[in-house]
Amino acid sequence: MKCRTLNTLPHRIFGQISCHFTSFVQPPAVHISSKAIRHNIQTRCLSTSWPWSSKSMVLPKGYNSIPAFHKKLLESKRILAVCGAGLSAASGLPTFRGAGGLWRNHNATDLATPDAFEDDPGFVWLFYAYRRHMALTVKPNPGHYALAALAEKNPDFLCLSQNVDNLHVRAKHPPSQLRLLHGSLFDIKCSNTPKCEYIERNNTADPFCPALSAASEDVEPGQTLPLLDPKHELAHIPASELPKCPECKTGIQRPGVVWFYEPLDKDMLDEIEAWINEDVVDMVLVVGTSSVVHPAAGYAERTRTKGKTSIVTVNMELDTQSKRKMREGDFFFIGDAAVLLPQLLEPVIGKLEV
Ligand code: BV8
Repeated sequence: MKCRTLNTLPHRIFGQISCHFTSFVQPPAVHISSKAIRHNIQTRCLSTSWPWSSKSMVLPKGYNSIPAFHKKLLESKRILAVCGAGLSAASGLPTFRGAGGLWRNHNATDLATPDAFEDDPGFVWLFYAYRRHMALTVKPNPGHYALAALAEKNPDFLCLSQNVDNLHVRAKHPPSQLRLLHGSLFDIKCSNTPKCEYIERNNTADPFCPALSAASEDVEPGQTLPLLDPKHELAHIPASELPKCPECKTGIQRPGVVWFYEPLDKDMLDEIEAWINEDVVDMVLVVGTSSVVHPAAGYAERTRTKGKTSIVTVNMELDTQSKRKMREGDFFFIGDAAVLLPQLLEPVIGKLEV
């Protein structure tokens, strides 16, 4: 949670704090004004002594020591991984926070919603058809292969991924130890979901249908694909030109991904919960994710058993939020996941030949 100065705290929360304060500390005679409370907390927040102020954020000893990490890895039996777009960056796929955050001046997260599809299914399909084409033209990187090798070596390793690019699968990650939290670009569902449960797995047709062929064009390096140029007018694609659901014959086929405000697969979530609760998780690998999207973002801390679980982050950036969450025994390795993971996991997977 971003450290907010009090005046950004939603008044609802502030109200609660103050009423608590007032209800808790107010002997009949004394009245503590909310202003006083606000002032009091504000000064504490900004003071260096407040536990979460920047100066007090001392990183745990050896937090980036590879030998210390290798020792912990060899002692770790149950390992969970939570992966994000940063893992596929080295394969050439844009992240959400990076350049990929905007698609034709649209926020990728705005396009990844049921409303956007309802408003203009043709446009949203172009967005997904382009990402399908990109994901088909790139290859898994050593980061994907290192995680797949860890799964081969350690049956008590479970990999949760937010990525819909299918690169874990193409890196032959054992399916029983992989959970694609947000679905796949290559699964096709019906827009009448959940009423219509039609689903087609592993559809790699490119273009997905004739109306979307613009998304499957390639241009010479240095050239800009017209599709990506917001100044390039796009012909509207009516819903009638998009394939209908072969089962209910009414819905439009849609990408088999989980959009914002849509629930994740309940059976899968229950299964992950059960795996986490089975026993102490010795290590959580948090790889290439900004840990903003829930429920994925909550798994690392949720899994932590104080003093036993080591949370190990691999990311290009060590931001304040991550610093603040670090505890004794945690690790943080700054760099490219495709380079770091083979090194970090070598004591278990050996030298990765890919
Ligand atoms: C739901 C599929 C409930 C589609 C995606 C609790 C608190 C606050 C909000 C919520 C909450 N619970 C639920 C919400 C709402 C919402 C949410 O989390 N909102 C956020 C924005 C605050 N969550 C949902 O809506 C979820 N559904 O809660 O349903 C419900 C229950 C009942 C009934 C109705 C509803 C659904 C969320 C799933 C959305 N779908 N993807 C598609 O892909 O198009 S999310 C999508 O965005 C990705 O899958 C991923 O999850 C996310 C992007 O995040 P990252 O992968 O982390 O990528 P990012 O670019 O952000 O960061 C990359 C990182 O890598 C950076 O840190 C960078 O430094 C690093 N990096 C870069 N290069 C490298 C690197 N690291 C290493 N090496 C490199 N080379």
